Amino acid sequence: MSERTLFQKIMDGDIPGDYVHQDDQCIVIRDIDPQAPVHLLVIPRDPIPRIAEAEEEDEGVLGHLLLVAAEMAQKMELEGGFRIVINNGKDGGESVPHLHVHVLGGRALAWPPG
Ligand code: DGP
Repeated sequence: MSERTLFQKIMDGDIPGDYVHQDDQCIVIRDIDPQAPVHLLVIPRDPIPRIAEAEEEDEGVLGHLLLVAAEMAQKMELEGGFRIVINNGKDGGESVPHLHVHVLGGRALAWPPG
């Protein structure tokens, strides 16, 4: 069996997570190192390593992650706007090899990102 990812350990309850939402396909937790007043991580229960490795059969869960991200923005009252980010690979800034969608908001976000 492959080693569990950090996010898998949070889902298994071995590491604490500040949960905002969970359902049969994903969890949503607050990022431990927030880059904005609201910084959430939408994480599929299925440990897809990164978006570049997602497969056709993952289409449903990928759509679900985006819909949940938008729902969470509404729940967090980010009426002024928000940003959804998926980091992929070393140059993309990915540090945890378990797909996750960042939801950032609560301040004006600069563009382009660093
Ligand atoms: P990325 O760099 O895109 O792979 O994002 C990984 C994020 O995970 C990063 O923003 C920090 C966050 N993170 C790392 N360790 C933990 C943890 O133990 N708990 C929580 N809630 N977030 C974590």
